[in-house]
Amino acid sequence: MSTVKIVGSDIPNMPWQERPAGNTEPLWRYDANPVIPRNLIPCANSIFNSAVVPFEGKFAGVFRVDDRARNMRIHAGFSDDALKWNIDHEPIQFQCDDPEIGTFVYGYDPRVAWIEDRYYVTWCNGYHGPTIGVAFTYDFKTFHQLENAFLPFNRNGVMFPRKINDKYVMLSRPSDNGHTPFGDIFLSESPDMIHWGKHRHVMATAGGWQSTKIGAGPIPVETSEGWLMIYHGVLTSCNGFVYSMGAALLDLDEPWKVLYRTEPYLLSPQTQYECVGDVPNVAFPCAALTDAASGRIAVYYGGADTVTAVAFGRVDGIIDFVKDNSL
Ligand code: BMA
Repeated sequence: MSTVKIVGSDIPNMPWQERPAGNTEPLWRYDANPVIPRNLIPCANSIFNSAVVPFEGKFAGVFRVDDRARNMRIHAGFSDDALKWNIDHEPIQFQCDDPEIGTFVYGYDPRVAWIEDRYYVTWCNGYHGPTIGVAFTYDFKTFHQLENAFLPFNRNGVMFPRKINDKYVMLSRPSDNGHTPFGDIFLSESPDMIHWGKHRHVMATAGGWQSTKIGAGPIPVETSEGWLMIYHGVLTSCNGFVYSMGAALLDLDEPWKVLYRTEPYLLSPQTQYECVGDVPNVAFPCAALTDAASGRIAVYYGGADTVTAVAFGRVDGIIDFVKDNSL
């Protein structure tokens, strides 16, 4: 029996499917993927790169919806089982006292973290180029927008689910204004969710699937072995970017210190819904549901910038894989 434990809540009703017979992968795909089709709501061209969390005994989420004018928007949604979703037909209207910050330009790739007493949403927010928008909500109906965390250009802002050394902590990936051909993961801390500093380098690109750029995915999962950070890595092929996912273990108290990280990917685009769509060959993780009691993990990821899919794993299996296949 593995002694690896998730430090967190039990979510006994989270989605789950056992590993198929003969499968030896660290993550296995839900057999009814994709769970969210591209046209679930009338305005949608595509619904992908989205974040889900437990909410009032059921589930809620914030979803990337590119509309049929190809505007990038984020919408709230609710679900009884985290598989069948009711996504609001209208985008989130953020409440913000300062129009300089609150004037919405575009938003994409949301993450959601439960911290202390509320849900914090981060997303790639248009403000003279992409940067990290921050808001909080109690109910997924009213969202209060705070200051952008960083100067442009930045993407993949991902909060840790609790304060570390009495500070809020966020991962991010400084970038450029386009389809960034570089990018490492950094960490910043804040006393108040407004001012972010003490920036630390966490991880650089490496070979193969993670050679062009990397970016944090779901909210890191606290475990007895360290923070489990699932991240995306990009390879530049003759046919463009290929987005796969891998994982690293970060030190619990000094999370900019990488203990292990995978040399091979955990999951790469191989199915039709990952390889064919508006942007082919993309598996882009943005959320994970975890059940501490059983060690089950469900990773939510965008497929081909078009649909939303789920893959399952067990914390001990994933962490063994990270340690046994570390760079
Ligand atoms: C990144 C982001 C993601 C997207 C990916 C692949 O730069 O825009 O939203 O999934 O490219 O197109």
